[in-house]
Amino acid sequence: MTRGLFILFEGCDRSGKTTQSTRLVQALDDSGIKAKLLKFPDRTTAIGKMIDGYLTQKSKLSDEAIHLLFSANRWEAMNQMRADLESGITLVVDRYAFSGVAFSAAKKLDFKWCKAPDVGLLAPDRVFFMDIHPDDAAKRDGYGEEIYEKREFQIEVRVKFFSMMDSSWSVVDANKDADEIHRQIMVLTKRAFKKQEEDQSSIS
Ligand code: DGP
Ligand code: NA
Ligand code: NA
Repeated sequence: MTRGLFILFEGCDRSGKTTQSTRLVQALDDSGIKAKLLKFPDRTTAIGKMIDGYLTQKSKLSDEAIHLLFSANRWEAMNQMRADLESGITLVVDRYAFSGVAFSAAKKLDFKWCKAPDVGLLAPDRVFFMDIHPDDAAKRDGYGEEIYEKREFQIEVRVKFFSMMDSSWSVVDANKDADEIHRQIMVLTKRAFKKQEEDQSSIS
């Protein structure tokens, strides 16, 4: 059984991750590839409800405490994610540990401390970074409703994301038209599947 791919979307707030991850799962389904959409934070769990209270500014938590809750919210999904990947399901994930580090490091928490609780989580095969300048994101509907949606802060977050990128990342211009972005993401995704095939045939 070929393992599913773990495809991750990261980016600042209102960069179109949710739209594009949803469209990617739909397109994979349509082409007969089993795919599942996951979103972090998952606000439906007990931990996720605490995170939601913090984000919507109904409750207060220290920077360190909320950081660890976000990480715990990923860890509680890990067994299911591993099982899905092993059964051949491709996971398309809307935010993950890079958001965890970028948002907390942007608050000036120590970078190494921020990374520590996520060490050991499953790693994504490909990361698509939806890049939008915070000034453009701020023009999008509903911006500013949640705690982190502030221009200066998002500029810091974007810098932190860029500092974590490696060759598994692709930067996607999120200012482009949604259809054009989708086409670009399909090209990158097909390339990722092809690479997986090639890697497998070179081992055997
Ligand atoms: P979203 O539902 O994707 O819009 O995310 C909600 C907000 O939480 C958004 O401002 C990004 C932020 N966020 C996502 N993951 C983490 C994390 O692990 N740590 C912190 N501090 N913030 C996060
Ligand atoms: Na948001
Ligand atoms: Na989103």
